[in-house]
Amino acid sequence: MRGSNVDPRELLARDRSARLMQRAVKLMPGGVNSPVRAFRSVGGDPLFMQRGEGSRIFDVDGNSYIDYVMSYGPLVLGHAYPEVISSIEQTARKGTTFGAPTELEVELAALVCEAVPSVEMIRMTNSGTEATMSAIRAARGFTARERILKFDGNYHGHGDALLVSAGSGVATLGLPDSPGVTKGAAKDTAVLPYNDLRAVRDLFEREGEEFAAVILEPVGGNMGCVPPADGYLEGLRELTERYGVILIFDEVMTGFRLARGGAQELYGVTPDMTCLGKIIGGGLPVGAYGGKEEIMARIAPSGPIYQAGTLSGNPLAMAAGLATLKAASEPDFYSRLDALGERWSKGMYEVASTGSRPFTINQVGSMVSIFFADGPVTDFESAARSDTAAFADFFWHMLSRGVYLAPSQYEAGFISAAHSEADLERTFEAAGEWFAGRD
Ligand code: KE4
Repeated sequence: MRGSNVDPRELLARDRSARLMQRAVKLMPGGVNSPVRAFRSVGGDPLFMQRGEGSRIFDVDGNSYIDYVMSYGPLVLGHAYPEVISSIEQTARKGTTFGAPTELEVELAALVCEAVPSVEMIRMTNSGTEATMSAIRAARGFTARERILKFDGNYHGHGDALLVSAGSGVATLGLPDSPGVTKGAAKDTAVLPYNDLRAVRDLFEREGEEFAAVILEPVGGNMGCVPPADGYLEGLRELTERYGVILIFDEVMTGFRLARGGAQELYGVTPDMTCLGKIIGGGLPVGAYGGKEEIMARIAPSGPIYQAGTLSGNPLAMAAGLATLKAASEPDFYSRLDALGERWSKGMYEVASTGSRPFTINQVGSMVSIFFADGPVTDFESAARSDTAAFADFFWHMLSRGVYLAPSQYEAGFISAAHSEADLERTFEAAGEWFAGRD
């Protein structure tokens, strides 16, 4: 732990955040609209944010931070990117929603299908959760099979069939991961360890023809950043082909982050369906699922598989997404983003090595994580060996030094195109203080 006994929480002026939290907890569960924001896994109360600008975020007490949360992924350009803001403003002046098709959703659909060739046809939704639950329904409807396979440590939103944790090893029957998820909703979901291809092969040799789909994060981002093992994605592709199972890449987080064509471009493995979100909405509510035309053509109204949404394809989200993806299409955008991620990984490794604490750093492009665990971290079980108390101490130290990390060991960090070399140096300096055990 750090040398001084000053609690970093005391170093931050947080009166307005504290007063807002007192009101918020009476009005919203845990005072938040999404659990991770409540700081429960690092202790203490959350900071209420007021504005963002580039790589920085500013709280209601006037503190400013280098932001590695970036709203958990959407802000690949950084906060308040001028062209994104102006596209929202100009679009909003013409109205916010029509309940009718618009040119903007045609333009964004065309851009995504061009960037991600496996997506021959796409349907917009309002969240990643809607995208994944709809993709699962499409796969089940198309194959007339009911079972799906997901992986421990992968998060695909809060749809019942996907809020399922690993059951007993052999049975691989899923268990509800939350009260309110029924055994019926969970029973058709099998759960296996991430990065364990043999486990999938064994399951499919026994029961492969029963499965409609395999869904996974091609790079894990919800157990911290965990890359696929060499050959893992290729192996899943081969096994799903062999047993007629739909392979769904949940690229809600990795889409348009790890490459213009997402993780499937980076690793050269083509899924049957892809889920997207976050970046394609430029910070406004969005999700999308798509894939082979023969599957998507079964979606209502062209086919019988029902899915709908009042604000799906909303003009503001489409405009913000178009502006974002256009800015991200600049030459060498992704090579610059990747270089920042590699620099972060190298610099953090150097400062962490000055301390005596075990750590592991995982980084894929601009997705980064430092685990307070002996490495390697390759799945949820190894991630869960992390010293989360040390992470919490590190989190608060960094916050008091003006660096805002995700308030959980099991969230990935996100670097945007707005992050500068100076931001990274400041981050390393603050982290170095903690690893060296001094304030
Ligand atoms: P949303 O429903 O939150 O838009 O997307 C769900 C989802 C689906 N798939 C992946 C790979 C995801 O990472 C997510 C959501 N990511 C979390 C971050 N761990 C959102 C943060 C939150 O829940 O507040």
